[in-house]
Amino acid sequence: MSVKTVNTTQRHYGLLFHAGEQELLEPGHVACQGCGATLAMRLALKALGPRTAVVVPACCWTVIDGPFPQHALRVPLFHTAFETAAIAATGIRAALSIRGEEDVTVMAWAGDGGTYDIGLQALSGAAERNEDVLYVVYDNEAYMNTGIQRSGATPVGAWTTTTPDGARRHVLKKDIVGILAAHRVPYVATVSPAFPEDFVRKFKKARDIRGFRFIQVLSPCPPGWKFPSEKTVSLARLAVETLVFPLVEMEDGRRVTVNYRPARPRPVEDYLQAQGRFRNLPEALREEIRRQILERFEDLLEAHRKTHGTDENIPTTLR
Ligand SMILES: Cc1ncc(C[n+]2csc(CCOP(=O)(O)OP(=O)(O)O)c2C)c(N)n1
Ligand code: SF4
Ligand SMILES: [Mg+2]
Repeated sequence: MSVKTVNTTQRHYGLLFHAGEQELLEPGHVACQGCGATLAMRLALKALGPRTAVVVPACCWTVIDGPFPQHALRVPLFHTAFETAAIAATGIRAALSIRGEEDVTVMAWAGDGGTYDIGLQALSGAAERNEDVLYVVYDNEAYMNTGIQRSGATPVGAWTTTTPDGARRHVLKKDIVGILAAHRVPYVATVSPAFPEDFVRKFKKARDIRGFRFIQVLSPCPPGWKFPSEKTVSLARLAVETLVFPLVEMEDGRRVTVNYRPARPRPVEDYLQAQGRFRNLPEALREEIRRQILERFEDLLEAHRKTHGTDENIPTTLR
């Protein structure tokens, strides 16, 4: 397979680090403008390299890759049924092992609906058996491909077509990284496309670990979250700076590392106001969201202290 070489440092103004030379996502994909899940795939493949096989269940990425025979990735992509990403990846890994191709990273790449909800059983089974695959959830917090329905990942207060005013969620979305860490798998992490160095570092680390690895990518979706498509990266950054989406690693289900603690977190209100899906929230619900987010971050700090003996080693800057 020939691989196109692009000098990322030179071509991508503002990107001050070298993400990797190989461009494994072609420009001919059919995602919406500003799709966070597409930027995420681009960075993930830069980190993983050409010896990667991707497994995609029903989701936006089924479409983004292009209608057959078109295909936007320069690595193989296997389309599978909605609930089967983890088990299909497991089967492909087994088949590659029979052929002696141990160096290929098999990556399941699924949406939040396919992960938090319909694919959870297969995911839990693969994690429990410690299958040698990397499972990535690109989390856009709803069933976007079928028109913005609420999933187990939809946050408190968010509008979707199935959670109109008066029917919005009041409790925190499922703690998917906590659920996976409870399986005691070797590696669980969260990443944001607004922090590309951290993103690429974690994908490379996951690539080089054997056993089950799980990464959650927060993937802003302009039509689903209702924000202008040029704001994807700044919104992804805001999610981290407001503590809405903490960047963490959990190893063997016990060792927790918080990768970034903003010196001065931005108000959660800035994140809510930037998106139409949080319009018209009553003040009491806004207050509840603020409380839940701070509480969750405090729990993570506690776990970090338990692992490292201190929280003073958490970086206050990150790229
Ligand atoms: C068993 C089954 N039920 C429903 C569908 C229809 N369907 C296709 S994609 C999709 C939404 C997927 O949501 P998510 O996993 O969050 O990915 P996103 O579309 O947000 O990228 C649904 C409901 C299907 N393909 N198969
Ligand atoms: S609907 Fe959202 S996740 Fe799907 S392609 Fe468009 S921007 Fe990406
Ligand atoms: Mg989704």
